[in-house]
Amino acid sequence: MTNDLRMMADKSGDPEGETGVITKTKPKTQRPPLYKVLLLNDDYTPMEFVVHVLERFFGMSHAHAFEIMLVVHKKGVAVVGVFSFEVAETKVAQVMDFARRHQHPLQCTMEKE
Ligand code: TYC
Repeated sequence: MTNDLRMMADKSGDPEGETGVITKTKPKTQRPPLYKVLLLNDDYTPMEFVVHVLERFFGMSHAHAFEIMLVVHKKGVAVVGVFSFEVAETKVAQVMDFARRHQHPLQCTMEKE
């Protein structure tokens, strides 16, 4: 009897507000942006120096470093690694400093992927 009276007073038939729209809350995982490190060709830096740079700063085997050096030599540019912003920035700075100290015009840059 008590319940019947409450149903009549509340036209919704849901006096406790127990029903409602289901909203999905999809958790958004944030991945950090990645940066490509690029090596540029030039006419003066010795091939052996570039191979050494790729071994030293990018952990490549001699054979892989030689392959990538030839890609840069023939095509003008190649991606030599993909890293977080901080790591990419450090690699670029290390390569540029090493080239400068050896008086080679080798250029290394980074760009957002
Ligand atoms: N082009 C250079 C040469 O003939 C070799 C070279 C390769 C220079 C790759 C830079 O990123 C480079 N000596």
